[in-house]
Amino acid sequence: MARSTHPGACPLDCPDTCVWQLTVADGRAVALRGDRDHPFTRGALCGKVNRYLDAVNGPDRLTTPYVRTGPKGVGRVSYRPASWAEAIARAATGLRASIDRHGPESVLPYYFAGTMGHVQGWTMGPRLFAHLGASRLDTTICTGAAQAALRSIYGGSIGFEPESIVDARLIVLWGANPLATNLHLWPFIQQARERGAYLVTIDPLRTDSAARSDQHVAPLPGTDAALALGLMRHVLDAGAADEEWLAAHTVGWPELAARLGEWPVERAAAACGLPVGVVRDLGTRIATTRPTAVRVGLGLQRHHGAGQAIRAICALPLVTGDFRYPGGGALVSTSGHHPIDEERVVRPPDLPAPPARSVNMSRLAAVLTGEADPPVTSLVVFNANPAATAPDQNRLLAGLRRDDLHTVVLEQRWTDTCDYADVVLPATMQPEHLDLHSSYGHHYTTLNLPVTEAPGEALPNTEIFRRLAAALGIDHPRLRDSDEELARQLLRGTPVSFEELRERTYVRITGVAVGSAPYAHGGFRTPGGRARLHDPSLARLGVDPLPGHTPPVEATDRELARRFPLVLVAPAGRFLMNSTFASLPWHARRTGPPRVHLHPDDAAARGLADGDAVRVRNDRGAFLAAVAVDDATRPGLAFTYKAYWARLSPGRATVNAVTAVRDTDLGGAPTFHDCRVEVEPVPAELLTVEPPRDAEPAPRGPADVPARPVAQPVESVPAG
Ligand SMILES: Nc1nc2c(c(=O)[nH]1)N[C@H]1C(S)=C(S)[C@@H](COP(=O)(O)OP(=O)(O)OC[C@H]3O[C@@H](n4cnc5c(=O)[nH]c(N)nc54)[C@H](O)[C@@H]3O)O[C@H]1N2
Ligand SMILES: Nc1nc2c(c(=O)[nH]1)N[C@H]1C(S)=C(S)[C@@H](COP(=O)(O)OP(=O)(O)OC[C@H]3O[C@@H](n4cnc5c(=O)[nH]c(N)nc54)[C@H](O)[C@@H]3O)O[C@H]1N2
Ligand SMILES: [Mo]
Repeated sequence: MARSTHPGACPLDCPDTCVWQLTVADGRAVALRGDRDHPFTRGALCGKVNRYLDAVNGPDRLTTPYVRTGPKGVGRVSYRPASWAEAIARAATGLRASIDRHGPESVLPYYFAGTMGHVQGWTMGPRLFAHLGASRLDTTICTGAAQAALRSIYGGSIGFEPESIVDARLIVLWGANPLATNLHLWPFIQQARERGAYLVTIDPLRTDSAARSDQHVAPLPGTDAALALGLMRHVLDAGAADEEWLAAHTVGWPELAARLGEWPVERAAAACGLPVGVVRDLGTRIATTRPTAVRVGLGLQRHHGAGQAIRAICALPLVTGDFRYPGGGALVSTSGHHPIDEERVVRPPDLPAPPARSVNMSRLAAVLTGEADPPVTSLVVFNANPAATAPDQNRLLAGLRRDDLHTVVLEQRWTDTCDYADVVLPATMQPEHLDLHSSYGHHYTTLNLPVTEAPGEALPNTEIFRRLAAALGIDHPRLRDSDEELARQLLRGTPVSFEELRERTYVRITGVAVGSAPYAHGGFRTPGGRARLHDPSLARLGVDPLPGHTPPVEATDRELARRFPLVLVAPAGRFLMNSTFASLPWHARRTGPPRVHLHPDDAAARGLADGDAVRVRNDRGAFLAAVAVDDATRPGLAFTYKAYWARLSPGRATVNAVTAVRDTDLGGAPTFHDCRVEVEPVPAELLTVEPPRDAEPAPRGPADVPARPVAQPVESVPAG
């Protein structure tokens, strides 16, 4: 048996971007392990990716295109297999009809980080749609608020060097749960603790990471800005503000110091629902411990006040001067250090790209139900499963059911979103295609080469878009670039060549040395290199130029609280990756069925015991779950994990049936955790999941053999 082992990159939306070694036998991926030499991920894969080959070799991989023959939203019974020629022609005809009727902006591509790969994620698809003049997707759903806030304060998504955290004396995990979502940081944190560092986690929930910290501080959700302001005030009062460094490397410290006058620790503690002593003691610890590393998660920015919260938290290490030291400062994301510029590749100078409106992906439910003018009448979804993961699910599904909406979905397996497609196109997985990966949690860039054949007729996204361009009658060399050519274009202007990556698999690309303090002498990405504590340009967006506290919308609504007494947050679970893997038996077993966790007082007040079946509801919708009674939360706060599939859930709804379409104060991001609900008992039988209506695949359709006539060639690109 021919057996060989090949390096590659884990493609998942995770800060760790592991390098793996994949063993192939007779053309099939048979074993996977972490690459022991990789400096950040060091040979260990997480639990869910140890079983990644379940996904690659699963019997449920899509191996042929499908076209719709019945109503939307009922299951695979509404579809039959089709040839590539028929499916692509149908996809193109629908797009062309939208463009002819309502103009190119009626076409909306919807994509996110199902793969983090630059090539399969963010090049050929966006390039084709840019050329068509389709609506541009504002990709806010995950980090929109953080990115906007970081651009304001540091000039980009930059922060302390992650491997330097071993030198920190105080580590604050702020709204982050690395044991679930950034696993490979944990050994570095442990190394710091072995050297005497103290670990504090700030999270409304007692997560695994919180439980294993030296101290857990549990503020009310959505109140982090108030906490950060109170802590800065305490640092100032303690005489621990680093005036010299502030004067040299920031702007706006006098204005911020004046603002802190409004934030005595008592006020901060009251806003956060914390004892004053807890805020004061943490403030003292921060004031007296250099270096302090604040690792900021993304969970805390899924609230209305997210932009201001990130600004306030990221201001704290500026006030203490922590960026002076290796292991000091704040870090939300390393992505701003990575030099690959996708925008240049999406809009190459020799390919016309007319101006087009921008559509905020987090508002998809509203966009598909009347908010967009011209309406969106064609939707092309890839690397995402919005029917499960986007907010206001009931409204979204009503939009996806529209008869006048033409939906094309590129997928590896049949997801919730496929149930609403007109055309489903089978996509390859990581061992089967070429890709290039940056990271949002470290400084290495990785090349992934195809090493196995795709199952059946599955194709890389890039090839699907090349075929779609041809079917639309567009003949341009930039829409025929190969995957390797796209990778070369992405690397242009960076210090690393394709050849070097082919040789070495991964390269530390950012120029930031391991364990260094890259901002010790300023040099932030703002025009003058100074961090901005005060940013007058925000006033134009209606945002306070100084970090302040924007309270959550639903949590602070007293009227709403009478009807929906519980605040619900829905962070990441350990064995899924958003909704990826939710249909695989091993991952589903480890995750367990949907549960809503309640404090014992809230359970008792409703006569609920552990394991009882409940409906979790508000005015937007409801989902069904079993109750878990534990003390991981405080009274009035409930939680569940994100990212089940509706089609495999009781009642065919996920937590996003109750979440709202609402923008954060900055960056237009969603507010998944800014949500009120009530929980009520239902009969246990309701938790039984009816299998989805997925009939056996029907025989191939008549159009299997010759292609249907392809849409008329476009003579010219739509004018902008
Ligand atoms: N295993 C696994 N890993 C993942 C993912 C996954 O689904 N599963 N998802 C990936 C993705 S897409 C992302 S964006 C990252 C996200 O990873 P993280 O940044 O860790 O984000 P979350 O899990 O959303 O939230 C982290 C913590 O924030 C807390 N939190 C919620 N609201 C607040 C608040 O108001 N204040 C504070 N201080 N804390 C709050 C939550 O309780 C949660 O424990 O993880 C990635 N990694
Ligand atoms: N309630 C609640 N909802 C949330 C969140 C929350 O915290 N709470 N978190 C939000 C966050 S942070 C995020 S990032 C979003 C993520 O939401 P989505 O962007 O929908 O991510 P996934 O659910 O992982 O779906 C990715 C899909 O891409 C597919 N895929 C992977 N690689 C490829 C490929 O190469 N080609 C093609 N065609 N398909 C591929 C996978 O099979 C998978 O079905 O969810 C958001 N939803
Ligand atoms: Mo995310």
